[in-house]
Amino acid sequence: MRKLVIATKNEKKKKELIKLLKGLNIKILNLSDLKMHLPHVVEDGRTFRQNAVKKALTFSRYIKELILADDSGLVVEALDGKPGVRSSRFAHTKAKDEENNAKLLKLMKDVPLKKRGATFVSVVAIAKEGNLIGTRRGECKGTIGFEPEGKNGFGYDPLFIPKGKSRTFAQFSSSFKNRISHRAKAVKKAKSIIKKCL
Ligand code: ITT
Repeated sequence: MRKLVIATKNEKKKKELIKLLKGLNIKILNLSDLKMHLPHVVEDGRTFRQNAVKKALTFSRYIKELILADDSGLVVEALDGKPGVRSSRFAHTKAKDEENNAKLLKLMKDVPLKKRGATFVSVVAIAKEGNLIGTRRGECKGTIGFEPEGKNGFGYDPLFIPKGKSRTFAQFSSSFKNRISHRAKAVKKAKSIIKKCL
């Protein structure tokens, strides 16, 4: 059976990707399954695509299987697109999710509901043996709440209220998030690339 390696060090992102990739006739591995010494990838791209491609290509030079990397984040209108590609490092380099959320809420404390629009973005890149096979992008629109709500998911989920809903992603089940999320949309499109490689 062909194999696909999910190239993320974020355990919660990894779990989502495993669920989203179900249905492909392929064995899914994570970086931690490989027990290899792998490089740290500096995410210095200006776009999600640049970072996703950099992660996928870097790992594909060390691992012979098909590689899938995701670069994602939250784009907040009132903050001119921040935290964007710096979403995981918004408060500081090794920030915990709670610290990033606290910084976001502080910056938005005077922003009224009407102006709290935000978009989650995910770009998935697929690579093999140093060659980029393709990238796919998914977006999910919503608003930023006034305080953290809910315990599910990760990152900014306790603050993100998907469009048309009144609860945050962290208050919904993972199966709901996995139907409408930015990552779900990107992975759904990426599946056709993966199938062509099998
Ligand atoms: P890898 O690079 O190893 O995959 P990472 O967590 O550093 O792990 P990113 O550079 O793509 O991944 O940063 C993604 C950050 O964006 C993540 O840490 C969250 O802060 C935020 N984010 C992305 N998708 C999210 C989601 O579905 N729910 C909540 N926050 C999300």
